[in-house]
Amino acid sequence: MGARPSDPPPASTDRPAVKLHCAGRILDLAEPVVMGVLNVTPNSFSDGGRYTNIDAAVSQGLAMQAAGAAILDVGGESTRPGADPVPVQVELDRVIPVIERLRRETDAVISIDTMKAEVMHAAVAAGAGLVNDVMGLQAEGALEAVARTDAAVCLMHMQGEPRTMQQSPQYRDVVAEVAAFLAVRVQACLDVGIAPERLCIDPGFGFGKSLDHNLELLGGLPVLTACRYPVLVGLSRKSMLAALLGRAVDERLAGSLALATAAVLGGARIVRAHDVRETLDAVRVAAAIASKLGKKDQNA
Ligand code: 9MG
Repeated sequence: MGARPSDPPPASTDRPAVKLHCAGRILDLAEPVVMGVLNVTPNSFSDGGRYTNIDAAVSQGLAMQAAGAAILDVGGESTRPGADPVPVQVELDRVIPVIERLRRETDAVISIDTMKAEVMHAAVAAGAGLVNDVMGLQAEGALEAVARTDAAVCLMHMQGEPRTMQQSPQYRDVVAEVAAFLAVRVQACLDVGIAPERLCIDPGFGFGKSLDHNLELLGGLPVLTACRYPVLVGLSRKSMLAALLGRAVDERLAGSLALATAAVLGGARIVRAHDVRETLDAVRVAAAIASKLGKKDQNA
């Protein structure tokens, strides 16, 4: 039976899955991991022309892996609030050469950050093992494109679309509505034959959410992390830190680490971040604390 919009993601008495099957690679999530952000959009690499964009992106990806990233998330279309879409061929030209090179030069899981079915298909053929879709595979052909592969998929919640999503986000109960949406998208994946071991979910911090919505979601994270699907969070440098701290984007590291710590204490297994080494330190400390909190709850 398909999930109804009011159902939470299918819960289970099992512990949350600690492995994610990524096209032949198995990502062990017994300890939470960091996904490094690798944007391949114009202006991402303003290096004065010393490298081409591809060389610079590959170097940055390798540096992030050396800093401890288990996943490299390659994106060729901005999903920032207000961002305009780019044509499919432009996105392919940006990301495919980078994925091919990274596949040859690293054993990290490569993720493709895209909303487009054509890009998902080509990226997995080029070596990506995870499809990171901020639209939760709602675009035409996206479910089928992933179903034809053996890649993992991250299903994210977004209210609206990047161009307009921050204009006036509204919820009655943000945690329940996000959980219900993710349950529907999980069921849609299972219905087309995507195995549960290939799925992770993401509440989509900052995607059609006010500061209050984001904070409620962070506090309500255990509702999602109690389900069998690993939870990915992206909080790094997000504008909620501008609202909370009044900091410019390049001054948000401390705030980002605080949010990453809170997310891991809430049960998140994958933390998407720009500052890999610092985030991994915070994640490790939070995971050590969480292991003691879990034991205390069990003893109570
Ligand atoms: C691409 N992208 C930007 N922010 C993100 C977030 O919070 N989660 C995921 N899965 N992807 C994101």
